[in-house]
Amino acid sequence: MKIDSILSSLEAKHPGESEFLQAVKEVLVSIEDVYNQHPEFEKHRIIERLVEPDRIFTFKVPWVDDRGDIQVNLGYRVQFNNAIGPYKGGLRFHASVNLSSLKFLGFEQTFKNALTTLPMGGGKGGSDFSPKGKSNGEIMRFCQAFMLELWRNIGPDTDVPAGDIGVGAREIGYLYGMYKKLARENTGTFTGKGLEYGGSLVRPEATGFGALYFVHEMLKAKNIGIEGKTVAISGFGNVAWGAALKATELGAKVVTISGPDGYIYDPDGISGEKIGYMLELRDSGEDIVAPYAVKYPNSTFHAGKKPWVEKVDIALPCAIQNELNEKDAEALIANGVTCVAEVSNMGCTAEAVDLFLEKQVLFAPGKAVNAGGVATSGLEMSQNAMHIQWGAEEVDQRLHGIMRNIHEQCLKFGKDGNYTNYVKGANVAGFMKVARAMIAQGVV
Ligand code: 2IT
Repeated sequence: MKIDSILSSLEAKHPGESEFLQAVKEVLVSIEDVYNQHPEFEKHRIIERLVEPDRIFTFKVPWVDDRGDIQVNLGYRVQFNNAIGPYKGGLRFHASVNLSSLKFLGFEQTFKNALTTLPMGGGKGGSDFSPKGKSNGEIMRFCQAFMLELWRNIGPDTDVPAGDIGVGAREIGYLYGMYKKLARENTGTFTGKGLEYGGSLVRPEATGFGALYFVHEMLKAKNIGIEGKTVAISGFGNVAWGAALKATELGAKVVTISGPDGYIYDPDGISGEKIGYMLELRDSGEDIVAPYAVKYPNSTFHAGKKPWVEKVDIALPCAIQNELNEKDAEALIANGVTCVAEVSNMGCTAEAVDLFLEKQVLFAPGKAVNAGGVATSGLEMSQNAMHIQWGAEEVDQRLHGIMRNIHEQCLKFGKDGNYTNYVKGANVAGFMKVARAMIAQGVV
């Protein structure tokens, strides 16, 4: 495989899509050996076919704000690859959303979903609409306008969206409500739905829980206990919340959370009602964590800074792509970090990842660590298709089993002497499944 020429032709076709190219490069470097050992992959032009999404929908989303002014946002759905199942992946509503970020997310999602063992292809969508500072009414009208365009292109066996940054239970409710009105069917089609109308127990916690199950496996494989370990978490949304809950339950001590305004350091540990308070902060809609230090005066707020300067055993980026850079990685390593796991998608820059691998830090990529979210979405799809609802224990057990299995797949394909390269492990395992499914189904 000629990685450089594939990347340069991709760059020529899609100039400026830096995040997408970053995600593709990481996968190509990881799978190069395996790819070269299997001439059938080259013969079937698997890479060339994998790096282009099946199709992309781009649409205008006009809506009316509370002052009566007309606003115009952009909406997208990237249907990346459906070799192993219907397109599946979240919608992101965030000012930073553009085609590059959604293509990188859809590309990653394809491999992540393959790792879950459930029949789901990869997709992603969203809008540059930011829910920050918007009223409920504005959010509802935006979601309805978004769905007026998207509804024809999705369905329970076609493409099943879910939440991501800026899209939580409230937004899914509004989106699904409008979808149902237009499609005149009630078959699921979204995951992350409310429990009253087809949602799954444990889905809100699943990304964070799954991440901690995975981290626990990483530590166990090295005979390291998790009890008493200090944990730095970034972000304070749904994913950070689930991670803090499970980390605390496993006996670790979460000492940081963060927002766009800076980070909180709490030496007493962010546990119990403080984790619940994260949800209050989130619901305020202001997108800031500073009020935490006012409510819990033993903690400190560090304006404009990221938590990676703190000395911790475990670092869990839970916010957004490229939130942990090479300098941050250096600081964590200098402070003796034991384990770094991306809970956000592509949370670390390529340089940071390279440094962790070079220094043989226990490091795992988002597509393995955070797969519990979409895996539980897959379980929600199963429950909807069967018209039943499983209990929390049943869902949690399945989630736990899936995360253990992903960890095993990473060990199988990523072991390199005494070190496990989880980046390689996850990419090779995910790629092999998608590639074989594509070959079996011919040139489509
Ligand atoms: O990045 C992700 O895996 C998600 N935002 C969840 C996707 C899903 O379909 O549950």
